[in-house]
Amino acid sequence: MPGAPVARDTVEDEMEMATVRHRPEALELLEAQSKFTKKELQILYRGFKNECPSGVVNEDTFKEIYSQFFPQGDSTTYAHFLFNAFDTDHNGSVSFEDFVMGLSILLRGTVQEKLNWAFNLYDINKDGYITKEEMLDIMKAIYDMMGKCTYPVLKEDAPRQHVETFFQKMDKNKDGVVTIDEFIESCQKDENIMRSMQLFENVI
Ligand SMILES: [Ca+2]
Ligand SMILES: [Ca+2]
Ligand SMILES: [Ca+2]
Repeated sequence: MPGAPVARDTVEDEMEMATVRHRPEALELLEAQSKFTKKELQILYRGFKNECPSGVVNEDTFKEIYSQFFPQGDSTTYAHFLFNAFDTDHNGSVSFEDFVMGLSILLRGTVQEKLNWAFNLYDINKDGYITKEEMLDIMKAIYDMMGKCTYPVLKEDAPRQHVETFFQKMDKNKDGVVTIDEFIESCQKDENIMRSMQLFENVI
């Protein structure tokens, strides 16, 4: 209702939403594709615009936001990996759509969807396989981010031990790489892995 004195903010937000990718149907499309309601999308968009007035997040902004959440550790590397997982079209920036679709999976997705997303995060070079090195890189990044204050008794080679255990369980056919099927099967079977996955959800 143009000119109506009520809910002016909402009207303005909707107009802003309409400029997402310069398509008037952007909001409806996101509402259909994600698991958020129109109202929730408006709230998310307001927060997103607030943090990133340009409408897209680049890697540096992402790292900055992360360092605020994890001031006790070094979150740079983990933020880099996460950024790449959110930037699904790999164009070097996370748009509002990228952000919403990622959040939708992480917050409201099925176990299968979350595991797919996690696999994509661990598969650093996105070739469809997780190697031991990739898993170690992610694990180290998580340990770095948590910082020494969180786990004072953490041993130096804890990430490597963690990875050895995980990898042996996951690489069922022992060919040195973990496929998406191996990943999903072992995550669903193993309570320890699932628990770690939840720990990992908390740091996203
Ligand atoms: Ca992107
Ligand atoms: Ca890979
Ligand atoms: Ca394998």
